[in-house]
Amino acid sequence: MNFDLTLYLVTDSTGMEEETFLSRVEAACRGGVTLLQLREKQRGGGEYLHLARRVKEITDRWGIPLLIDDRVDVAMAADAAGVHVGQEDLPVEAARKLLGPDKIVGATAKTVEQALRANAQGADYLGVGAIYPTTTKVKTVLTSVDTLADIVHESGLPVVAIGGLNAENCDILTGSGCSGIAVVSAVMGAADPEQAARILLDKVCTLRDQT
Ligand code: TZP
Ligand code: MG
Repeated sequence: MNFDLTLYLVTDSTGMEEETFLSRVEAACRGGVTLLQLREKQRGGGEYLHLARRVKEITDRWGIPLLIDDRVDVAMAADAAGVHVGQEDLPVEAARKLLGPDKIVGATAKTVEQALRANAQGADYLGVGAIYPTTTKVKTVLTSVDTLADIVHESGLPVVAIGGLNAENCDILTGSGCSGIAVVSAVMGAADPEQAARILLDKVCTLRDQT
């Protein structure tokens, strides 16, 4: 399946009413999000699936592929475009086997070794970070832009940078070869998610054009 990593929104519904969350997701889509990952760490399968179906109604309208964080079963039940798996989730190989060749399987990689393994197992793209410290609910260590560039060049896979990125600091990625940026708070936590997405999209397109 085709996908575009330019502006990858990873959602966080923590502390939001469902309708508020969905309206922020829709606003972000309107602003130019190119790929969307539903990331729900606290919900059980039933609630996760319910939200996935509701978000998919929105992403389908905008023609944006929906990925599910961690849970291959939820992705299958919701007929999402694919999954994103971390080092502690199902291995890429298993996710690929369950989902088949046509779905998107993304993987987190913090080292060249992890990147090469994910590639060998059939990943479609890599998420690399955290580039900056982040306050979003996540257990992660920092990955340097140099390591990110090594991962881009050695894995041959498209790479999206993640972690503490916003329109003011994403210039650091210029010349790294990344295909786009993934953000949570820069869009989900913005006063105006549509405007935030629009500004970020423009920023990423500009920095990717510079070598
Ligand atoms: N993986 C590495 S950092 C991160 C994830 C899921 C969270 C990024 O969130 P934010 O708010 O864009 O820093
Ligand atoms: Mg995970």
